[in-house]
Amino acid sequence: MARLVVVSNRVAMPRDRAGRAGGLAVALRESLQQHGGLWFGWSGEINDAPSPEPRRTRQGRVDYAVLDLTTEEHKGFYLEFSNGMLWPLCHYRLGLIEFRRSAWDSYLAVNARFADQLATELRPDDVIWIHDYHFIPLAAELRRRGVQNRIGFFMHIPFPAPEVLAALPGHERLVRDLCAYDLVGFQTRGDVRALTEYILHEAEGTVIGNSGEGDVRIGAFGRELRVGTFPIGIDTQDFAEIAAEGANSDETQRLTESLAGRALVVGVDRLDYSKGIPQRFEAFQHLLGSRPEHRGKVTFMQIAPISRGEVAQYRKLRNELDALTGRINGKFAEFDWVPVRYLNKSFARNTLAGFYRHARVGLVTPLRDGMNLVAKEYVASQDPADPGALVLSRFAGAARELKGALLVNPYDTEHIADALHRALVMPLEERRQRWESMMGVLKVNTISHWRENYLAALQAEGNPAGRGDDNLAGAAD
Ligand code: GDG
Repeated sequence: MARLVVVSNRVAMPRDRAGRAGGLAVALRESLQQHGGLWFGWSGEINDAPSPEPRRTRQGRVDYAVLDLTTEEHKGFYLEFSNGMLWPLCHYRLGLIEFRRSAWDSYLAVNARFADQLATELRPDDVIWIHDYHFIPLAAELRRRGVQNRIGFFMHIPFPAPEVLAALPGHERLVRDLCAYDLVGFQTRGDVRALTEYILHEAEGTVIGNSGEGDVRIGAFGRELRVGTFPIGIDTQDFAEIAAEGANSDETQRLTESLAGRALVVGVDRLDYSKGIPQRFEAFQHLLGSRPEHRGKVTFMQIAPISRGEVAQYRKLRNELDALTGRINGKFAEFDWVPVRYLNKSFARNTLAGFYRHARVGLVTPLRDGMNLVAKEYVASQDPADPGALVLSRFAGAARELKGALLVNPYDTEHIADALHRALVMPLEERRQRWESMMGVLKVNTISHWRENYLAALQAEGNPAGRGDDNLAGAAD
């Protein structure tokens, strides 16, 4: 049976408990455990005299091999290029990019160094699954080292339209390297369309086949590859269960008591400018300003753990939100009610699930998001007898599936305020209908479904004769 090799920037090491690791890490670990596998990536550590060889750990049938980054690599590859250029580019924030040739060089060099090490770990039958924007060039680097294995890539964040991508010096090389994969998976059909357009109009490539359902076969740079839509999901059943338990936890009880019967609106995001948090705060302010009946009756709680604090744009966002919170609370608070509770801390998954369940409204308004799992977690956490309503940005990948949400334009704060009002006064029957339609989708498109679909598609690609019927996807059942 083929061995699975997963590559991601951060590796969820065995010591990371499931509660901390999150749904994706748990799902990938399960696959590796079932097939026997290798998880390869950055250790999360910075070391200026790194060993050229990866550090290894083994647990059960899974090998973990991780490399440190030097200070220079961490700055160039991780902070400046991956998170300072690719992240804003893919989220359509061209104004936030400061291109530096040295960072691009560092990005390519780290990919080459990781390929050097990974190539020596590989067996001829391994199926390799590489995750996210940090490692776009990795397959091309492996191919340069003679690796012929099936290699798949999954992009967790949006793939930008060709006009946007072309703003990145080096975009031609990036797309050429992307075409070294056998399967490129995206969250939505829009992402597939964006890459296809680029291939047709910027790279003189061709579309060899098109299912019309977000699945195309393209020819470019002398290779053929499949580009498909694989919307990521959550462990819906598990989330529903921990939310039901979490509803009785000490934390949820304390939250409930502190609200004294007021409706709760909840937002949960890494503190990231792609998530539209300032616009969301403005929208809540607008709601209180334009509809006084909600004053003193609704509390908005935004949980926003600090993320990428070393990147200047993230520090700026933090200052902006500190000021906005102060302004809204200063303007509307009463001696017995504070409208905005803003928390820069993270919570255990089950606590979060309990909070979701208690919230009358889930407010998820990213300006652009590959998928957005918080929207799905909010829905899965609801009490079927009395579910809350979801207000969701039309620019989140999740909006393609969660049609029962109130979809909003996240730039239009008055529109969000109207949707918030509608959600807060929505009759039970309508909430139930909307929730059932969304839950129906989430029960089918789970994280296991996503993983199995992707691996089955990768397995079917570039399968040279004589390799045998080593069905990875089936083994994951
Ligand atoms: C990228 C893409 C795509 C947040 N705060 C706490 C906490 N979280 C968890 C949430 C959720 C996860 O973090 C965030 O996932 P999202 O999907 O919302 O967003 P990104 O981090 O930007 O993820 C995104 C995703 O990759 C997967 O492909 O959907 O579009 O940008 O699971 O629950 N978890 C805990 N405490 C917190 O305080 N335990």
